[in-house]
Amino acid sequence: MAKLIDIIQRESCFQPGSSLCMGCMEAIAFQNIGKLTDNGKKTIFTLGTFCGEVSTLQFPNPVAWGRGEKTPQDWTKSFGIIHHVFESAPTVAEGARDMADLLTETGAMTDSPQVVALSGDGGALAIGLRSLLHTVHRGVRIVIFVLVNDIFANTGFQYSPITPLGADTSTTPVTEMTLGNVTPPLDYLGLMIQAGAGLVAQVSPAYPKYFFRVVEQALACPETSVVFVPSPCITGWKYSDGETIRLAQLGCETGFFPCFMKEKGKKGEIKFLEPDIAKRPLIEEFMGPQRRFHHLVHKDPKTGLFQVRPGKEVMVQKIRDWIQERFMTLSRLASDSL
Ligand SMILES: Cc1ncc(C[n+]2csc(CCOP(=O)(O)OP(=O)(O)O)c2C)c(N)n1
Ligand code: SF4
Repeated sequence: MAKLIDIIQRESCFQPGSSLCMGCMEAIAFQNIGKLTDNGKKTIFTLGTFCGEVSTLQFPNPVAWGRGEKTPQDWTKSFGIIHHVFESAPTVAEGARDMADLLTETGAMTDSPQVVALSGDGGALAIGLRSLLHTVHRGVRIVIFVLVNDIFANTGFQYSPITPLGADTSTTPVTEMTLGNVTPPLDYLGLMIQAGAGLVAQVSPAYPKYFFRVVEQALACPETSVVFVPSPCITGWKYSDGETIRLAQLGCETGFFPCFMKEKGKKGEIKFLEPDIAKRPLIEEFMGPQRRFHHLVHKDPKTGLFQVRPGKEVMVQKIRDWIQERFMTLSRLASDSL
């Protein structure tokens, strides 16, 4: 693995100038991915339609991907971006991989590029699930990043299959009769392992060392790697400026989205999440600052602490139970050498 200091000092192919919301975790994730892919290989990115595409590539808005005006002298510093329909990032990446392999095998290309797909969770796990499963099942040598903001953000904050229980979204609204989303989220990490991915991980730029280590492993994997990147969404989750990194850490430490990594045929690991529930931060600390959970958790004016609203204990207990069930499932998956 490259030294942390060397990775940090690399130039990223994702530059300032995007129109992502101020405080969007995706900007931080892309900056890091841009540095990690600057590893001596040309990169081909495939991007479906999601915030990470419409806010970084949409002409005539500033295009944030690039290395300035000069053509890189070195082929390995160049990169390509294919923008395609919403649900097809893995399939288009698969095509790019096959074509690059063919050109390399016939001698038409000497330095084989690496292929990286970028998608939102709606694109990957709702409408694009077929594309994702097929590519993983074929074992194509690409890395798929799924930016997890729990919603369809750029079309108006609709529910996605991994929206947490209780979250207020535009299609699971909170009313006098309803308490937000009531559908238990899809077990996307387990699903990718069952589909046969070479490496499955969930990593956050809020833990940069671990993020760098896992993404380097994913880029070196001979089969499909699927890396989920929890991405707090300031606009859709409705929290205040300056909370993005803290919420990413709390999301992991409370078990909403644990950091996890497993390579095929080896035991996996859960990171930064205490096995003992009593030692974890309360889920109220993660939910409280976000208005999408405001109907369930609020700040006690006397103590200043976040607490469950009277009458909402059953729903919040369901959320705790879901988190714990998922932790047990992940622990089982991590202890297997599947
Ligand atoms: C076939 C098709 N269906 C629907 C859309 C509209 N659409 C574009 S992006 C999007 C939601 C994207 O959600 P997600 O993948 O979670 O990314 P996010 O916006 O949250 O970053 C939808 C529904 C589309 N472009 N194409
Ligand atoms: S809506 Fe959310 S995911 Fe989209 S750019 Fe804004 S903060 Fe990022």
